Amino acid sequence: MMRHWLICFSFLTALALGRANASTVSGVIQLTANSNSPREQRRHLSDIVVWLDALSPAASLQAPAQHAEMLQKDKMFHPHVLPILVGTAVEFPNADPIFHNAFSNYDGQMFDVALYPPGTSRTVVFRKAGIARVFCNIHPAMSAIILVLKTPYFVKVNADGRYLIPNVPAGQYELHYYDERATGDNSHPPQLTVESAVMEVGAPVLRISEAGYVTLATHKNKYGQDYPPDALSYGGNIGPPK
Ligand SMILES: [Cu+2]
Repeated sequence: MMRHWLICFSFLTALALGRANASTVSGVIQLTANSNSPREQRRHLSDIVVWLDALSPAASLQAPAQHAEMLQKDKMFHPHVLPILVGTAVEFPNADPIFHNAFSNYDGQMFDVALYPPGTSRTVVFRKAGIARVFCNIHPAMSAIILVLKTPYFVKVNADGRYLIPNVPAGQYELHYYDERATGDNSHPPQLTVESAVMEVGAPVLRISEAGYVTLATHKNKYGQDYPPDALSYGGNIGPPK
């Protein structure tokens, strides 16, 4: 009887975890050397992304085209960090009663959706892997990060530091992370092996130091100029400078 239940449980777990021939990689992130409050730590943890880069070609899967969304509301981008697979179309809906102008002229992919009104949206397809820092040409305090990855095996970490990467096929992988505030050495990612028919694989604990992190200095607008002095408090529909 006990064995019967175990088999049933395993089968249901396999269904819950996705494809029967794929595994779930589970792990935990620990932030070290930071002096944040518990609430700030939870927020920082949930902005961290982990992903698996396949070392063996057999483990690579052709993932279908994906869509993602970066909402503009209350003069903020939501989410602050958005991981996507390369080739993904990202929508930028404007849910504020004011104009916005998302753009990126940082490293990674450059784009400029131009000024657009409340209640409308623009779409950008991200075809280049890398980090796109996103700003608004009207509101200097708005910032976000789009992390464009070559692998579909990525997740954002939970506020408690734990994560699950589902549907990972058997193979050899490198475990990577992105933390905007990380200051430690990230150049030697740990490796892990996913065996076929193993339902859950535990990844090594990732300890990330945020010691010495300083907030990004002020940035220029999309014309490479300083924002006007009143831009911080500005909430109206301003056009591009003449
Ligand atoms: Cu804006």
